[in-house]
Amino acid sequence: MHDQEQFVDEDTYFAVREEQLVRKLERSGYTRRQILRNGAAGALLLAGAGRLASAGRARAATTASSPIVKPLPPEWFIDYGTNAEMRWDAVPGLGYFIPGERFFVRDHTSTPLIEANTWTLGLWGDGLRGSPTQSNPVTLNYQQLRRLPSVEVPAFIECAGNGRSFLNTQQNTPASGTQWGLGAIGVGNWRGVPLAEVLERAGISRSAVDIMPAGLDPDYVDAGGVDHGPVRRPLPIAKAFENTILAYELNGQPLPPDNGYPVRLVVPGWVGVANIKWVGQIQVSREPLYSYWNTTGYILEGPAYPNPIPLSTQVVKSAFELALNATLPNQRQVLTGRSWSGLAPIKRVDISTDGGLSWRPARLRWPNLPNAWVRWEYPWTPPGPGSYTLQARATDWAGRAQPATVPFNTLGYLFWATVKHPVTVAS
Ligand SMILES: Nc1nc2c(c(=O)[nH]1)N[C@H]1C(S)=C(S)[C@@H](COP(=O)(O)O)O[C@H]1N2
Ligand SMILES: [Mo]
Repeated sequence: MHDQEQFVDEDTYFAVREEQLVRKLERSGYTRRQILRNGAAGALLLAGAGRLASAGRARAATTASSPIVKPLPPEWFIDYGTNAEMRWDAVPGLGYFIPGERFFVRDHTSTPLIEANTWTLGLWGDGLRGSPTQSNPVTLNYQQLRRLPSVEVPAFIECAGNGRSFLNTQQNTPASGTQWGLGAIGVGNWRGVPLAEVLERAGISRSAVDIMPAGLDPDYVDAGGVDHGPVRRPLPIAKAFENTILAYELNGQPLPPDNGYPVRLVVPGWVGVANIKWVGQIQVSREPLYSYWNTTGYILEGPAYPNPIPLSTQVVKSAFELALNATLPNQRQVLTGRSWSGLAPIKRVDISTDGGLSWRPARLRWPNLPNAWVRWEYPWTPPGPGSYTLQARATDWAGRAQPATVPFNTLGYLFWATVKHPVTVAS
């Protein structure tokens, strides 16, 4: 039987979220009519509540000897140097949240080692009242951040390139970049301060449209030797105010160094690169902002995309908690996996064990949170020894179902077709 009782009802979820947003805007002096006329997302510019105390400048960080600081045991990770992929076959037995030591890592350069007590965030730009400059920004230090009201946000961080290798192995159209399987994702329980709170205190102007958070990691220099500066990517004010946080904890612990210690952005539902780690500065602007990471990188481009599209929300994906080419026993067993979407919670997951000829629903487990994943189970008795192709196909409450193939894009992002997962059943 298809277990439906644990689903988050999409309409209820979005109605509640919109109501929260409207109340917040009302507190900032907007009338309900104004807000609903403009649409909640169109009217998110809040008047500021005064400057934060000045506390020095963000300090440049020292760098560790290897790009990733934490140990990467081969049974947990595939090590690509500056990136480390979580092995899905190491996931059974883990809970809903992936522990910090097991979380995937994606560094454009290398993990900087930053001390919380030297960390400051500088906010600057003409989108703040008084237009503070980059060299004389409004600042906030770690103690000040920790004293602000905080929230817990369960959310995945997933690289836009997650699944890229399947463009090659399933569609014969390889794209350059890290050849991730499906393990460039983790779900964490993040704690931090709503970015809206900090932007309001910094004196955001009603004409601000974009923010640009920048990391304190070393500048990114491309293969041709061009220095693109610190990793940074613009975010529209609407998303910044919706549910973005300045996170300082993962699963109740300070952030691990590789995942942004002391402070990172968490931008629920968006591509990994939006979640700027080791954030040191935030530009606030009245004009749309651009960086390498929304013009050259992290865009959909290629024959199917005559006009390149900068990436924002993640798509729908599924993974079995199994290695590719795993050997399974010839007996009844429970296949497990997880599915996720950046737009809405997962509505259903269907499984095929015969290469896509027939599909049957998996049983979804509690919890099933938006911007995170749902775990599922599927009892399977193989017909006998031999080779099989397993597939999991998720559908989210926004009505998106994983397709059989995806159009190629040059940089290999958002591979969300159902993955053909080969296994061998032993004799
Ligand atoms: N400062 C900074 N932030 C960053 C990056 C980076 O290299 N530097 N990588 C981005 C990318 S591409 C991804 S997918 C996520 C990865 O987050 P994680 O390493 O915590 O898993 O961080 C994003 N934030
Ligand atoms: Mo990424």
